[in-house]
Amino acid sequence: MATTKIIYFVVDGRPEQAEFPSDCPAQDVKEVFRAAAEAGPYDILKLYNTKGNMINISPKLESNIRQTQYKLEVVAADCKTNSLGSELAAALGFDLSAMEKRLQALEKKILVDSADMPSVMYEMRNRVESFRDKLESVEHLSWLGLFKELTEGTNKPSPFYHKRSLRKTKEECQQVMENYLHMRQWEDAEIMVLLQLMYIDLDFMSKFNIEIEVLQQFLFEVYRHYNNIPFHNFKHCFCVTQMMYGLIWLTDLQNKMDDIDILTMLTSAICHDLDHPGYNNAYQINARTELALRYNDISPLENHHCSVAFKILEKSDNNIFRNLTTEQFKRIREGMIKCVLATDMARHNEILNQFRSIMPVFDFNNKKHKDVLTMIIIKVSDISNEARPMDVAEPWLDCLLQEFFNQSDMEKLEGLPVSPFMDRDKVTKPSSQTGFIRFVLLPLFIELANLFPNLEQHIIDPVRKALDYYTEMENALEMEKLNRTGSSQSDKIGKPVENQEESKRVQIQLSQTKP
Ligand code: BYE
Ligand code: ZN
Repeated sequence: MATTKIIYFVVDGRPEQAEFPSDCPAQDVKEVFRAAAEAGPYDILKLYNTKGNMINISPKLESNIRQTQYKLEVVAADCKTNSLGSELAAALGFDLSAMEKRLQALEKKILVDSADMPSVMYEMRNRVESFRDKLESVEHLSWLGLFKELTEGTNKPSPFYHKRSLRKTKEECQQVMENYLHMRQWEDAEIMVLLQLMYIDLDFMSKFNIEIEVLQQFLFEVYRHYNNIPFHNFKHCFCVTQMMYGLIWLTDLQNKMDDIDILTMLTSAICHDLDHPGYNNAYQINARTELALRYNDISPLENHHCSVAFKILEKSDNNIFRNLTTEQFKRIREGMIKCVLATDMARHNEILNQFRSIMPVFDFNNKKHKDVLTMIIIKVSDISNEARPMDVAEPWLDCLLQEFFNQSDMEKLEGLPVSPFMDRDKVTKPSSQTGFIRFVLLPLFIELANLFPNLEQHIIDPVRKALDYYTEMENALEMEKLNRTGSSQSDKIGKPVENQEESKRVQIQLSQTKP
């Protein structure tokens, strides 16, 4: 059965996407890319993957996502290399290729110029007009001979006096609307500003005497220490921190816990995956990496993330806690270590069961209770992608699977044990995710919503929708498989969605990351 493929790529710095059915003729696929590159019929197209390797433009092209977009390059056709060009060159007595190149350069320049002109022009015109308005309206500059009394000529000021400079033009508005509707990705620097805003908004700057330059330096070091890997990157750090920030407000946590504990939680979220190498604890342990040796196989990654955090804070210029007392710093350090180590999914059941046991008597005055709650909140934030809108959540799942598949490929190469849930030959997106949502996400989220009932609409409802979505995708995949193998469908239709086997598998998968 033909499926529709969407291929993301960038050409000339522009993000583009191509859509075609998987059974599309190869020539048609090439034409789509040729059109996107605005390339002529003799131009050569080169497509590169994220590793910089050249790949074939064909219907077999592997689907990707924006984060793993391909790069398309056009090599101008050399007229001498095609027969038409050389014949013409011989007939005309001069080399066409130089002219062709010049023509292409001109074409490009016209395109670029016509695209850039309006915004540059608007800006210039607006500046000139606002300057003229200033000159015309400032009385003490009337000696310039430009001053106009608002009431000049009439008895009343014209309501349209400012029309020229204040009204937005149609084109200007259209451009903004375009940017607004097709929101581009946030840039890393903008994400850093958003993280900074969270500290300001939660009043940490004044409460803990944090200097803005120190916070900026700290956030920059954090940014530097997240690696360019598919999932555990700086954007994941932001997502987790933003979810934590949202939960702090939704649960009115500032009125239930000390400020210093909330500062600890937010900072833990920011630091929780620092310097993640893209290979999980099971790999670290099986491959006997430096990290596994250093931490004796006990949550090597999480220990490392936390250690890197405190390395960053060692330098006074980065130390957002530098104006706190020794006692306060000790409390934050203890809290951050607890929080970051709690993100090891091998401890999932241990921590969830701890929370379940205190839930019936939960007391915000009990330090042990609060400690478990903070661990639950960082865990929820860490794996909360599915609580986000579908069009945000699904690409994150693709990134996670890509990171997992990279690991299993490496494990196969190195002859190490391969986790079944990371094996590209064994898992499908919907099958792994339905199990994960049913047996990991929902039970955890429901437990937190028991303490804060108003969270249900924010974290449970969207996750239930995601479960429906992936269940449907799973059924569709199953049907497709049956159609392909030609076996009877009747015994599979209406197959119950609850599945004990699946439950066991997910539990096993999770415990395999245990040291
Ligand atoms: C987890 C552990 C480590 C890293 F394969 C990431 F089905 C995760 F098990 N997260 N974080 C979010 C997730 C999600 N794991 C899964 N789904 C998520 O939405 C399930 C996995 C794809 C797999 Cl738990
Ligand atoms: Zn994480």
